[in-house]
Amino acid sequence: MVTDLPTLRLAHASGGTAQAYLHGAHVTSWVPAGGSEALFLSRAASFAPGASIRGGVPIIFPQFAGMGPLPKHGFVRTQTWERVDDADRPDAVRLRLRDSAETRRLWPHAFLAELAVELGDDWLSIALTIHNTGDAAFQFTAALHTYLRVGDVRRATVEGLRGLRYRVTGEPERVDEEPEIAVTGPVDRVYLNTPPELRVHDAENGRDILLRSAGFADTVVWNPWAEATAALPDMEDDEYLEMLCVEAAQVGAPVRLEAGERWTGSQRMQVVPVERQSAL
Ligand code: TA6
Repeated sequence: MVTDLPTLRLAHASGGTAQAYLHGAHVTSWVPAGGSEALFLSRAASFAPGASIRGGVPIIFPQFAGMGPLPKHGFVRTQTWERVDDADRPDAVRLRLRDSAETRRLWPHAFLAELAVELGDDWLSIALTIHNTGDAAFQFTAALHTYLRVGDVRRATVEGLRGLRYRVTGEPERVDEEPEIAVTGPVDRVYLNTPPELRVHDAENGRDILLRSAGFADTVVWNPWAEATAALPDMEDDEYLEMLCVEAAQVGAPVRLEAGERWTGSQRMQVVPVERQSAL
């Protein structure tokens, strides 16, 4: 993948690695120790100013999807963040973005966004903190739009969402009665008030990915399937089979931050070979 955008590489003593871009504070790769790539990154992804990278973990703020007047999924995923830690730890990085004339033209608020990424042996944790640095309250929706790499999405399931309400754009709210979600066609659901732990079972790769979120109330599950993928210029036609987005999200009830207040939402991912199946 040829790109001029600056990247950061994380390494854990166990052998685990991760990669992130300052562009969007975008984590694009995570290889747990002794394992294989756990994040999907499209072979057709665009790495260009103004574009969001297709795959990895796009940071969605201050607007999820088209839920308001801002560009889809907000604007921080296409801004250049800065590194603010001392680079003294090879397994962690902290990135920051402040409001600027450009962001205030879109959204007239003073904010400081910080992304803390930490790598362990078989886990990766990403925490987004939003600080209202202005003198008036603001509201936002947000997500860590995590693209998980799966061996074959038709053999992958998401466990932990049974009995929960979900929204699909343009349809009445529904309740999921399935013990686990199997992906056999396009899926784009916002599950509301989800439990802090979910399990993605990747039968083809013989592994599970355990997801633990905090601060985010909701979970989005997305796979565009064949037709919508064909319409995406930055994703190859068959790549929908290799990915499943399970996103820690705050969508159902926007966060309101008074002047000076902070909010943090995080997602921790842990890869577990199916033989081990330990808890997080
Ligand atoms: O999180 C799911 C979603 O909102 C889908 O509706 C789909 O459009 C996806 O995000 C990707 O959006 P993007 O703007 O990155 O193409």
